[in-house]
Amino acid sequence: MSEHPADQDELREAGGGKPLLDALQGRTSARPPIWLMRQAGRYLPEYQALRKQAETFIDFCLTPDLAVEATLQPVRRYRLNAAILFSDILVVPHALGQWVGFEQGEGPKLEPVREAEAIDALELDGLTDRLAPVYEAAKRIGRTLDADVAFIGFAGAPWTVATYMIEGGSSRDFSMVKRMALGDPHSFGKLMDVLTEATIEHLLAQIEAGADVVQVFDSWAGVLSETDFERFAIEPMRRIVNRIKDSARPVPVIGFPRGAGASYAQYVAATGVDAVSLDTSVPLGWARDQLQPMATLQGNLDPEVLVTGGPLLERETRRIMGALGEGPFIFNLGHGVNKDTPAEHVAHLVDLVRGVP
Ligand code: 1CP
Repeated sequence: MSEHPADQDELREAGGGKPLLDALQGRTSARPPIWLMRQAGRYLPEYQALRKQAETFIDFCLTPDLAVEATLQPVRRYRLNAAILFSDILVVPHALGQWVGFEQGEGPKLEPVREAEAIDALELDGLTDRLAPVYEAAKRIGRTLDADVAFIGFAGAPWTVATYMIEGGSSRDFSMVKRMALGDPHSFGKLMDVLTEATIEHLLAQIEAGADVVQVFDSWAGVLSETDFERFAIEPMRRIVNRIKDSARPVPVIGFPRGAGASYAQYVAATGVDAVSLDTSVPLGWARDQLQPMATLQGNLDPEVLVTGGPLLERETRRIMGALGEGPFIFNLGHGVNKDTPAEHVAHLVDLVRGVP
């Protein structure tokens, strides 16, 4: 890197010397930047050791020392191009006053919010005060990272967070949340408004604390009909993107409407996201022709291919880079790293993407 101040200015304009920001500004490179959704977590032995230092998962997320260390672990081990804040999408319902717990091996459990009174009782005022430890962690991470590593903040999209709040945890059929959305649109609309505002405030606070980019995870967008996808996935996301773009630090926004199928195109066109993260099922030729002219693409290696490793991992990595590498592209998975992933397979993947023989 050059020492000349003039070149430093150019560097800043071109993404500050961070390959991930270059890609988000629409630039292509022979070797795409790489980071992985859920790059921190249980597949790393050092995470398992750290996790023991807090009693509950929410405490873990809200203890800056632990959140900072969990964020840095995968970046240190693999020299990835980005760090993603260690936290969870469910800290937002927790901070709105809903009871949220995580049972070992069973995923999240919440005290379901299903009646108008429960929705009215949610407390938006003071949300960012209650999440202050998250922003404290973000500040420290921003100060610690090497200059070429981008720092990603994140939140769950209102629809996906609403599914956990109404179902009381993970769901198979989403019937409770759909019954409320369709049968009591007034209450559901109120909940979506609260969540959209909470998401905006939470993201803006992370940006103020130093996030270079934010990603919004709509992990359950794929269960919505065409009409409901427009109302509950696109519309809130359009509001979120607009507020970030109108703010003092309008950073790039990555959207992840997992399972949206052909609706990915409308999502990109209508929300104004800078980039879209492709789930594993999206056909790459279609994505290259229909989506890449509008936005930077990210994805979409099957996390199970990373568990398998070997020649399959090499073949699939080459296929994805071949299909999307001509346009602005960020290498990632189609969903989060699986907890059974051998840590050395991640090192192999990073070498493949970087072209290390
Ligand atoms: O230590 C543990 O055992 C807890 C497991 C765990 C971890 C490591 C949970 C519980 N959350 C996390 C961290 C997490 N969650 C991150 C960290 C940053 C990273 O390294 O990427 C992020 C970005 C998330 C986001 C998240 N949480 C999503 C969206 C992404 C996705 O996977 O679709 C969702 C849906 C959640 C809810 C949640 N929290 C935890 C679990 C196991 C789940 C998923 C439950 C389900 O599948 O319904």
